[in-house]
Amino acid sequence: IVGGTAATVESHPWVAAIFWHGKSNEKVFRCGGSLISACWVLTAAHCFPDGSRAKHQRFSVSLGKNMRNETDHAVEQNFSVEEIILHDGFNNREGDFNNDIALLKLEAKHGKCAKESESVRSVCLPPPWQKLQPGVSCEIAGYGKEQQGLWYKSQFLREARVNLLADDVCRHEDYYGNMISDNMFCAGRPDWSQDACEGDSGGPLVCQVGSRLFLFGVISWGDGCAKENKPGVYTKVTNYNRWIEEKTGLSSITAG
Ligand code: 4AZ
Repeated sequence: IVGGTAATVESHPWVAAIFWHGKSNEKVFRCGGSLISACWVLTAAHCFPDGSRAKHQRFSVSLGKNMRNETDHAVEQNFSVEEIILHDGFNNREGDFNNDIALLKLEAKHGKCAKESESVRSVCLPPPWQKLQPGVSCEIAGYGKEQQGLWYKSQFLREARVNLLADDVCRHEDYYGNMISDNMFCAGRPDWSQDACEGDSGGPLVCQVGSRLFLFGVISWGDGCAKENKPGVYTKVTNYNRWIEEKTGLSSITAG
């Protein structure tokens, strides 16, 4: 996250940290994610390049994490990954990031996955018909870089606020032109001071409707971070209610 502030996981209790485990036991932070029910995390498909779907044993998910690389056993919950489901329409070879969405099924322990606490709670999926106007302010969170070009990611969870952009603005040739599909939307600050960055992908963009927060976006891609006319690009979660329901059995009415 560029230009945001340090956050506590209690204020983003659905944030998941996805780790990859190497052959020599190293544990490497891979991506963010969002807990959408006790056993399911929604994230980005590009976090799992070439065939790593079959290697779910190499991944784990931590919930309730304030610090990326340190463990607070009192509040954290850690899970093995039982299954990685990438969207069929995500095609890495084309490099266009269309359908950049994936589901991770957490492996239950003693018949349970995530237990609700101050630090761990699922986020609601928006109903498919819910549209938001350009200009609406939403929040993003993650453990990614605080500046493009740094070699290290943030040590702490951070948050920022970004405004939704109209599609015709984001498809302007000064912005991203025809790279923005109907499965994406853009969000940024009018002064380009806050944005998602490398390591935040897979994580949440949540917006308030009425008195509740809903997961409207999955952090997906962008040209650099916090660059003028280059907003963050997000996977449009409302296009995937049917897909999520089909894969998990959750509906947006009952999820959360
Ligand atoms: C990334 O590399 C990434 N500024 C994620 C989000 C953005 C840029 C890069 C948006 O994961």
